[in-house]
Parts: sequence; structure tokens; C-alpha cells
Amino acid sequence: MTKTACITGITGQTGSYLAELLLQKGYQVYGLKRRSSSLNTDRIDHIYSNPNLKLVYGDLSDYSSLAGLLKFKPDYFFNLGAQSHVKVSFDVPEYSFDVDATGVIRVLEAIRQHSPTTRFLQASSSEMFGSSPPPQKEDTIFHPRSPYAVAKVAAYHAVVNYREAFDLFASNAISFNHESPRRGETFVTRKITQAATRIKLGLQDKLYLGNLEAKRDWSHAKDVASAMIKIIEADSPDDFVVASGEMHSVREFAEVVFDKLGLNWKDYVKVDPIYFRPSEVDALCGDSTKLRTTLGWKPEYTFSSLVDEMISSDLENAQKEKILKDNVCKVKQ
Ligand code: NAP
Ligand code: F7E
Repeated sequence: MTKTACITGITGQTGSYLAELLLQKGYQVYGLKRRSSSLNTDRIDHIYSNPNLKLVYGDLSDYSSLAGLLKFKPDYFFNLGAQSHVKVSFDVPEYSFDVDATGVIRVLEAIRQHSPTTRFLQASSSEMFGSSPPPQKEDTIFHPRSPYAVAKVAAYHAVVNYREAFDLFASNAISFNHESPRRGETFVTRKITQAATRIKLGLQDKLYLGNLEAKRDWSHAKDVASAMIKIIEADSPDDFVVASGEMHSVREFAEVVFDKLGLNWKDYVKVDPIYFRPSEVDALCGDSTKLRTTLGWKPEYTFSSLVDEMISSDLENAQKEKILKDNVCKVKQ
């Protein structure tokens, strides 16, 4: 029989890769989509016509829409929906908690009440480790440093509690940073690849960044999506770190990107304190031994191939933008 999966956050970066992978495996996929004033389905437009994909309006702040999804009695429920921007969470702390923490309890309750055999996966975050020094793994102490991270810690514990209290198949994928050409433009990696490629083509002069010394463990979002499938398909529910195990600073990321484009980053990158956070997470580097040894996960991408793919995609975007701009100039002449 065809297996069914629900995904919240399907219009987001990682949700779009997850949907692709599940459709390739022959799943019927139900995606929760929030209403927005303009279309925001760019990341899933290429799979939109797949007959096995159905989008349903709803929101993690709205219990009834979540319960409505559970009426499909899906085999799997992947919760990737979130206000996922750490800096923005300082500006909208209450909203971030409502969606990222209470929203998870809403889903778990809906599962408990309407479809207790549905397997649940929570997109937990390395941000939960905060100021605990690297390497971080499943038993590292949480020390959250932002409203986003506080909410993710609450959600993590809710997942463990529903597993223990109600015997739900509920797991946490504790993912470290993951990126791709589909990454939102205000996250640092994409901000850098987009700006550097625009600078290369003369469309931009400077790139303003915040803390260049922060260190992160960057993977490809597609590799993380495949880890999520392995975690939900495991014999028993559990919590797993998903990480590359390699750490680079923001400064290094910028240096590598500009270098691959034949530019010196120092000529273009400026620091603007507006991008500093009230409390920063200095260094994250995950130890994913448990996931690799027990579930056999192995990433396809390296740091270098991730950066190459992001540069090549943004270079193509910049080339299209330049052609458009040049044509407008010709029309005006
Ligand atoms: P993303 O690109 O920001 O996508 C977030 C998704 O959540 C979007 O589809 C968004 O919808 C949806 N969403 C936001 N608020 C919602 C609400 N109130 N109700 C329902 N859906 C809502 O994030 P991502 O990078 O794909 O990350 C996916 C998940 O993994 C998130 O939970 C994030 O916190 C977590 N995570 C990410 C990373 C990472 O490095 N990427 C690492 C660890 C954990 P719209 O398209 O309408 O905005
Ligand atoms: O920042 C520094 C910034 O916003 C990375 C989310 O997916 O991963 C992500 O959270 C680092 C931070 O990601 C700029 O201060 C410097 O130290 O790309 P980011 P994040 O905060 O690590 C975790 C695991 C998640 O769970 C989240 O959902 O880069 N940084 N200059 C900057 N960051 C941004 N955004 N913009 C800058 O100009």
C-alpha cells in the first residue's frame, strides 16, 4: 500500500528536499502551507504537478488545521515548519515560541488524539547546545542563547515526553546548519554566495556582515533530509545529531567563496554591527557517530561541493539579473 507522509515547512528549504525524496520513494505527500499575500511556492514549483503531492492550508499556530492533517492518518509526520531565523527570534520572541514550541505540542496532541500510530519527526536544532563547547553530541548539555533556541529546547523535551508518556513514535533530528541553493537569502551562507556572485558581475559593490568569527558545521540540506527519513524509518524512536563534523568560521566561508570567484574578500566585505546578536553562539561542530553507525547515514556532499553548488546557482541568478538589467537599459536608451 502507498505510504503517506505529512510535512510542515514544505515551502521551506529543507522541506522542499524532503518532499522530493519522499515522492521519489513513491510516497503520497501532504504539505502544510500557510497563507501568504503573494505566492511562496518557488521551492516546490517543480514538483507541484506530481499527482502524489497535495498542499493543504494550515498553520502551526492553529490546532484545527493540524488535526485536519492527522485525519489523513499519515504513516509519517515531519515537523519542519518554524520561524527559523535566530536573529529575528529576538524581535518576535513570543511568536517564535508559539510556532516553534507550542506548535510542536499542538502537533503531538493532534497525533495522540487522532492518529497515535503516526510516526513523528521534529526538526530540532544545534542551536539548543548554544554555549556548550564543541564537539556537541546527543548527551551534550543544552545552553540556548536565543528565543529561537529556547523554543527548540522546549519542543525537544516535548517530543521526548510524548514518547515516554504516550508511547508515541516520536524522534528528534538534531541538525546542525544546513544550506543549499534554496537557502533563504538572509542566512549567512546564502547572503555571501548571492552577494559575491552579484559583485563578480558588477551588480553590487559591498557585502555587509555581522560576526565573522562565529564557527558553524555546515551540511547540505538534501543530506539532512535523507537523514530525517532514516531516523523516522528506524526500528525505534530516538534522538540523533545530524552533522558533517567539520567546522568553519563565517570569515573562512566568505574567503572561500570570493576566492572561488577569483576575488579577494577583504576588498568587498565590511562589518556592520546591525547584524550582531544580543547573545551569540560561538562554535558549533557536531559528532554524528550515532546516526552514522546505527542508521548508516553518510552525506553525499562535502563542504567544497556544497559551496560550489551554491555559487554556481547564484551565478546563474546573477547572470539572468544582469541580462534583464542590460535589456531595460537598452529599452531606455
Ligand atoms: P526555512 O527555509 O525557514 O523554512 C521554514 C518553513 O516553515 C517554511 O515552509 C515556512 O513557511 C514554514 N513556517 C513558518 N512559520 C510557520 C507557521 N506558523 N506554520 C506553519 N509553517 C510555518 O527553514 P529550513 O532551513 O528549511 O529549516 C527547516 C526546519 O529545520 C525548521 O524547523 C528549522 O528551525 C529547523 N532547522 C534548520 C536548520 C538549518 O540550518 N536550516 C538547522 C537545524 C534545524 P513559509 O514558506 O510560508 O515561510
Ligand atoms: O548565522 C553569523 C551569525 O543566520 C550563522 C538556522 O537555520 O542554523 C541557522 O541559524 C552565523 C551566526 O544561521 C551575518 O551571527 C555573521 O553566528 O546563517 P545564520 P544560524 O543563526 O546559525 C541553526 C542550526 C538553526 O536551527 C536555524 O534555524 O553567522 N553572521 N554575519 C551572520 N548571520 C546572518 N544571518 N547574517 C549576517 O549578515
